Amino acid sequence: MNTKVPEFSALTKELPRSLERKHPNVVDAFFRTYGAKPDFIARSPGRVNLIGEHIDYCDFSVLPLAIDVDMLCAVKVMDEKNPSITLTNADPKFAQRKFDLPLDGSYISIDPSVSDWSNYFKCGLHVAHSYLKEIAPEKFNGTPLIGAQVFCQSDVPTGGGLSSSAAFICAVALGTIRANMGVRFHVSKRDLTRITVVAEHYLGVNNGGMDQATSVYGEEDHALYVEFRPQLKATPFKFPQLQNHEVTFVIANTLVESNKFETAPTNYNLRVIEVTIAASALATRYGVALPSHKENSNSERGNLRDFMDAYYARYENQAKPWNGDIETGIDRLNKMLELVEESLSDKQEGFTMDDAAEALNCSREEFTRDYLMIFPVRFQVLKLYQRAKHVYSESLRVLRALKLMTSARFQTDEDFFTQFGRLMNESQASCDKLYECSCTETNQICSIALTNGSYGSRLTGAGWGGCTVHLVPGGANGNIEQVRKALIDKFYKVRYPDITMKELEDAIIFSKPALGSS
Ligand code: NG1
Ligand code: MG
Repeated sequence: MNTKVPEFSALTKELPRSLERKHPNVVDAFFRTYGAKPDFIARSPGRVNLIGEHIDYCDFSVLPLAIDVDMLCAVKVMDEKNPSITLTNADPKFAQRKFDLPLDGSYISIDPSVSDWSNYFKCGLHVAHSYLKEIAPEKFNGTPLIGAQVFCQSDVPTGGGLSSSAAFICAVALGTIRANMGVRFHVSKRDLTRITVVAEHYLGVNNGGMDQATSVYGEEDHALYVEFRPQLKATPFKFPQLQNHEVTFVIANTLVESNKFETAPTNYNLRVIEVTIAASALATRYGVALPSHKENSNSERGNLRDFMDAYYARYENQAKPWNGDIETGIDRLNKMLELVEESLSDKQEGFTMDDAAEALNCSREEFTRDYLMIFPVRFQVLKLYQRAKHVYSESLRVLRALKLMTSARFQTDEDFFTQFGRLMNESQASCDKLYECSCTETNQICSIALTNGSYGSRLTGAGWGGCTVHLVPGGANGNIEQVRKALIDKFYKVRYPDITMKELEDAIIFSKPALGSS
């Protein structure tokens, strides 16, 4: 790809498209709430992931884009005595909150056992605070953060797989840095991503870095290729130019809310643990050692990418770790799929705790201590074969998709749509059957879209409900209207007979790639 990588650039100061429209509104609402004007607005967008689901926490690359639904935080900085934060949300379902900032400069406490919207604010505040202590210890050790009145307004659906939480946290972290360092200071995109990636860990969600990277690095009219190794890198690229159609992605919300915070022990966190255990089982079987990640990774234990590198170092003439090159990646991932078949496929019904301890060559006690105490999880069996197969095959699909996206020419438009669509459909099948993170409504929406003009349909984000994404030819000869109508008539009006026009409008999102945090 020959596009520029905005690695160390400062955050933009131009007004993004979405702010032109929404900004007067937020300023008015702020004024009505606090009787004054805000000093600034910190904004960060949601994202849709085109392909590459549940692989970011294994350090495999993904293909998302930022969209123009976003979180806006209008902020007025308060005077320095009695520092406190007042938080108001445009959505009345989230009640006003007020809390004091510790006078001795210590961190705000976060209670992950209560589910409250202000917890996300506190996570963003906390990671920004620790960044401030890192860059200006003399100013921030022993002194409280500055107080503020904040008005939050978001049109990212919550629990919808479009990263409402990352949009919120990134906006808050950016706003906190701005409030405490002033307008002249610029935080790099890389730093803002680095600090926000770990923020939700304080709420017990063991997430990877895709959402924050996309929310921060988004670029108008570009999708992103996000890599996590050897270090975080988000390369923007444009969709291919076709002859008679535009490449368009339609987002449709199942309206099944997936509260990650509540379901993590049996869903999200359990998957993270299963693939970590799968990596250890493979390492034990092939006699290689995995590195541990003390810093901030999702788990200290080595992941499936570590296993791939360790295997190549040991068996293929001490081959170097994979550097991201597409062809090498395709080869190595195919090899990994063979190893998964060879070593894990005879326990497709799943591994009990004893089976897993045996596969790792450790005692039940060691197993519990090393894998089950990091984040709370609940399970009957661990489906190591299915989960590992999903991760390696999905990572392979991302590389194939990237190749298509960056190819110069297609014989016909149809060629692009069928090939890219097939990858998305295979991804959906793998999420559904192997990773078990789809649901009935998601499968229904996908099949309706596919029979009405979509070429590829899949869940996006964590799944278990939330949003779906569809590859639909756009432009004058396109299928967008047809897909939209079919989803309304055959899904929304059937599944939710009382749905209002407004709810329907919000459920189907057409968005161009949007600008990241600003
Ligand atoms: P959602 O639930 O859509 O924000 C989550 C994770 C991502 C990634 C995807 C699955 C968080 C904040 N984000 O996305 O890191 O693992 O699921 O690909 O938990
Ligand atoms: Mg989230």
